[in-house]
Amino acid sequence: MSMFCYQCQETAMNKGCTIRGVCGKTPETAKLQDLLIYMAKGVSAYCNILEGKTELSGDKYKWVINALFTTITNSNFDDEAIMAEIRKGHAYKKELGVKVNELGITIPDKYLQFLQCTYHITSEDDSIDFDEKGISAPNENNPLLDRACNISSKESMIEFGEKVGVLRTENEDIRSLRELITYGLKGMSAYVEHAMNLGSENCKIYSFMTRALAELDNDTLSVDELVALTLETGKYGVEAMALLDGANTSTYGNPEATQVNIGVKNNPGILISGHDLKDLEQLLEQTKGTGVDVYTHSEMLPANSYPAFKKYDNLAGNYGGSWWHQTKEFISFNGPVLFTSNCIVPPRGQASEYIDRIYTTNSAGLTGAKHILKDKDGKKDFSAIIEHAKKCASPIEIETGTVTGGFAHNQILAVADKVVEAVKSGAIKKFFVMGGCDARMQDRKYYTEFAEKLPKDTVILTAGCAKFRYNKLDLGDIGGIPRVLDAGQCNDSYSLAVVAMKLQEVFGLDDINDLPIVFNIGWYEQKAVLVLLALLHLGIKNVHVGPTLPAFLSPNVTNVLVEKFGVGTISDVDSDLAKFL
Ligand code: SF4
Ligand code: SF3
Repeated sequence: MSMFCYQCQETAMNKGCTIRGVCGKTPETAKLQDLLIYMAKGVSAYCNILEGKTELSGDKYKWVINALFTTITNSNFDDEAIMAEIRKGHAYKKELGVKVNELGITIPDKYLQFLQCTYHITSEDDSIDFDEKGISAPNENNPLLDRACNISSKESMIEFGEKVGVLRTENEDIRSLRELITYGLKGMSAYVEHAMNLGSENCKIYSFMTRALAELDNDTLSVDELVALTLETGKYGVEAMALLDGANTSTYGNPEATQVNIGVKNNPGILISGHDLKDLEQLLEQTKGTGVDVYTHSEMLPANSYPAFKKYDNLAGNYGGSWWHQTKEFISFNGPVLFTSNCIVPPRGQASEYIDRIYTTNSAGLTGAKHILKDKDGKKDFSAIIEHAKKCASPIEIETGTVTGGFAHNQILAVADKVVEAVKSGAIKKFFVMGGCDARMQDRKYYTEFAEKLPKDTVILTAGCAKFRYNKLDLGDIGGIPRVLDAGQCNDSYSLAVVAMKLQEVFGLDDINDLPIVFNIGWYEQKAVLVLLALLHLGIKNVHVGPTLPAFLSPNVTNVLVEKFGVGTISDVDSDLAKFL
């Protein structure tokens, strides 16, 4: 086995990628990412020990958040960038370790594993006296304490990464819960980082994230304690999504119902992908009056519905479908593409021709692409992309018309009276929450067919890139209410929960599960894992997750989710429709 990763829905054979990632991740990248997560656990353990005992600068927490985000599926394929983050984490561990010693703090046993290791691999002094430092001496039985583990070269990092990956935890139920929490935290990192880029922070969430991460290699934690930590991850997931929702809407206004152009204009264009609205704002500002248009791609589509972005004439609309179509669509787009987060597909074959047109920023990275950093005030200079675009042909039109967006909580609640009336009169019989992710496997056709076959008295509530499976179908409306209400990006799933809670209140129901709402969610990467945990925290039962249940759920953990929360998966469209209706 040259690697092991099972964090996304496309993992090989729904078991695990062991030779190379289906996503394109090489074994080297996979091991470097494992090491980066390990470093994040170590920095987190130190943050935890020192919290309340000394002033901790925010950069440590931010580094942890960025490390998690870097390892989300399809975020970063650039080994050099990952190694740079490992080195940074390593330096933080060293700095925090020295602080712990200075303050004479005894390291709790549960963290010894990380922290012994830090000393062991960072000490330039072979005669270091671990006892004197209040740390037990390295233990021969612990492979992590191998003196050869160091970060001086890529090879040594990879060698170390191999020892700290997922399979290090032998018990499959413990491993399953640890990874479920890890992936939830990865999802959370994305949401808090986007909020942070807009100046919205919540130290309670950061504290939780480092506490949870540091507990993940604590062998004394019982299964019940890990289950409790899993649910707590969902609780903070709701807070993280609320934080980002507040950041987005207070900065750019509440999304409003909008017809988004999916055709093209005559100017050269820049395509912006990913989820970061601050980057879009800066790009729109800098392209104003340059003769270059900006198009959104995949998860950036919902940006077209924010009042602040609608004001820009140079925002031309959305180009293409969900992320996995990019290897074709970037060729016909002709201009440069900026990734502000996942999902990147490493270009191969004919698609390699556009690698020099790819730019990344934030935690996104791809070998061969140019990376744009922010300055100390958070400003980014996109002039290189704009100059690049000017030399490119305008995009080739691949479709025409519009798609409807902008139905986040504020817009839905603005038509709440109409919706309630339609439910009371029987014009709307059921809501189907079909948010989440899209991906390339054939079995995802299920979601298109499911949307098509839903009776005309049902409404789809969606968020995330899952919508591209059905948002261009003509599904009509019910008394002026579109049958597909798109709340926005995956993080805007929060909007759908807000709407559900509002409907519960309006209908005077004690239990949210008595609402006529079915949850049939498509998942792919770790943000969707956090959305699931958030829904469980909100007490929402019978969530269906497809097209398959996560490979990282062991049979016992799956049983807990089935018995306690009624979590299930999908079968075929007709049987599921019969069941749900
Ligand atoms: Fe495989 Fe998904 Fe991991 Fe990529 S992210 S290596 S496809 S499990
Ligand atoms: Fe999509 Fe990657 Fe999940 Fe944000 S962009 S929902 S998959």
